Amino acid sequence: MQPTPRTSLDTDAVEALYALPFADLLFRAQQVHREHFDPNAIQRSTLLSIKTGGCSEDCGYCSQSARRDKETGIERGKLLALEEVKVAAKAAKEKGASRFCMGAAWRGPKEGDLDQVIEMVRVVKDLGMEACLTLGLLGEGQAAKLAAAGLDYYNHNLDTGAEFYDQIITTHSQQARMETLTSVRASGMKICCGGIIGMGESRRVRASLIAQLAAMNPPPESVPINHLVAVPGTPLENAPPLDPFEFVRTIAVARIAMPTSWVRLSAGRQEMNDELQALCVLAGANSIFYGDKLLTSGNPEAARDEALFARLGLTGC
Ligand code: SAM
Ligand code: DTB
Ligand code: SF4
Repeated sequence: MQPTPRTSLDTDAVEALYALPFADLLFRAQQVHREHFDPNAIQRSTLLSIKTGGCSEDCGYCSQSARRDKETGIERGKLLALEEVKVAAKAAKEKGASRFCMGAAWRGPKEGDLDQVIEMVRVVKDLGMEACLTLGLLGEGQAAKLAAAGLDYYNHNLDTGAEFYDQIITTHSQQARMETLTSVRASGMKICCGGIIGMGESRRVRASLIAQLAAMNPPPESVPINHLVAVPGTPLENAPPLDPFEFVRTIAVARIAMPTSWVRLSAGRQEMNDELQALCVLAGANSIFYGDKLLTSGNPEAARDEALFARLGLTGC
């Protein structure tokens, strides 16, 4: 296996990339992108919320915290039945998704939950798709159990720079999330780990998040860059608007800092126009969530994505 190139960019170096003239930054990102990937191929994953709402945690951006379900109107659901997951995964495959990601509004899974979720992983794998889960913090032995079931990716985000974390989340620490990521890495599964941009953080905080991700050894195979979806009823509903070019810069910086990772243009695409999404692709994004829903919020309809792919000459992979 080829060793993964390491860039060892610290926060200062990442911030210096952010400060480049826009054209220079995008040119560098394109160069790096073309060294490692087909620049016209986009990987597509479909998301399914297998357990919605009622979460014990207080993440300020999230619609699914139990602390504010009256304000957000998100109803607490039970873990979905296996058959519902099978139907959704089949439909996603028919529409062209190569990976099926299942998310649960938990601090972390209980043992009994994990056994049911493992059945879901088997169903997805039997359909010939890659499987990804995001279930929160994993306890002792849980990552190994998921790996043994054939899970390809575990998604667990750092969400923001360490110095800003406790302004957004107080019920768990970023260090606890790092420990889960360590157990996922040790289990041999691939890591999907990124964060959210547009929560009122400074550029320095954004640079620190990217530097933290790039410093993981090896870096995550998949890096979701979410634009905050400002959900009414959450503490971040009135977060200050972000300059769209700052979002594009974040994608470019992530591409340069993590040359061989899939950089996923994640939440917030529904609020973006086609031109902004095209700039993100030019900056090195090569993966998206595909299908008309994320977990609780909307995503562009597949037909809109197909039309955009056709206009830009992009293919699936
Ligand atoms: N409960 C698990 C956890 O926190 O890891 C899994 C589900 S959680 C909803 C997965 C990720 O979705 C979060 O880490 C966050 O990055 C992203 N997310 C949640 N709400 C969001 C929002 N309103 N805007 C952008 N990203 C969001
Ligand atoms: C990730 O980084 N983004 C996805 C996935 N991992 C699980 C979730 C986005 C959630 C957006 C808000 C919602 O739909 O509730
Ligand atoms: Fe719960 Fe995950 Fe939402 Fe945080 S991001 S409140 S842990 S579902």
